[in-house]
Amino acid sequence: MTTLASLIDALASGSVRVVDLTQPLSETTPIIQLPPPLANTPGWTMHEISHYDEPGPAWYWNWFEGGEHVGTHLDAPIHWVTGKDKEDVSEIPPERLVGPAVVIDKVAEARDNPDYLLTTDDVKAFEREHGPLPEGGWLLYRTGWDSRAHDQQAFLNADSGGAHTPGIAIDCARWLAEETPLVGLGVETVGTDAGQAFSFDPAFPCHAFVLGAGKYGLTQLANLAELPPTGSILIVAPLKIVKGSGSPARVYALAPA
Ligand code: 23J
Ligand code: MN
Repeated sequence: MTTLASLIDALASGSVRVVDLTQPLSETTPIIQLPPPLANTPGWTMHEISHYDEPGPAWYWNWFEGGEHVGTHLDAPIHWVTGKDKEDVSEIPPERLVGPAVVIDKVAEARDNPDYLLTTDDVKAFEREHGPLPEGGWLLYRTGWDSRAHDQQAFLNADSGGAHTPGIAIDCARWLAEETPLVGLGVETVGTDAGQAFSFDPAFPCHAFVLGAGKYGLTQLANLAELPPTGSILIVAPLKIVKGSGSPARVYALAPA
């Protein structure tokens, strides 16, 4: 039996499940709020073309507008100045968008401290327990933030000092980018960087190092709780926007039942 024939059987029998890691995309999807003088992205807006009515008697369709970085989305290397000569979203080889996923769970830490920063030691401890980070793989950082995704205010958790959402420590971002075999990093929050990362040095270190290394970011993931720490396969499907810096994406995992 071929590998794909086995997979077809496993999907049919339910021993491999398809887990949807995508948040719904709507006009209430939360969007990042950068402090002035930085510009912000517009959110998602739908416009009806026809709805089984005079403009289209037998059909319903819409057009939409919105930023590339809205909802569950992929950051391409060209999004950041450190990756300015690297791939736009249309140029990413599809092989890089399908690969092994590992899930590191810091829900308890993020509950105690919304500014929690994942450390290199955290990831090295994960590797001691679960084995090395996989070649061509994705590190998915679970914080429990997905439960807030229906509410912009709870999701951004901002006060006068800006957003308070968990992220990655500066050294850890550099290490993940430059010294591990990963191709990407996925998070549940509005961006791959912490809410306070505008004030870090460098600012937005996760974007700077990960995209600068030609790797990818993935944000606003859902349902990471359904995945084991290792052993699932991530499938990321951004729109092939020519010159795009990123794109809303449908993201799935194939996971053991
Ligand atoms: C631009 C500037 C800072 C950030 C971001 C975009 C994102 O989070 C993003 O969606 O790439 S932090
Ligand atoms: Mn982005």
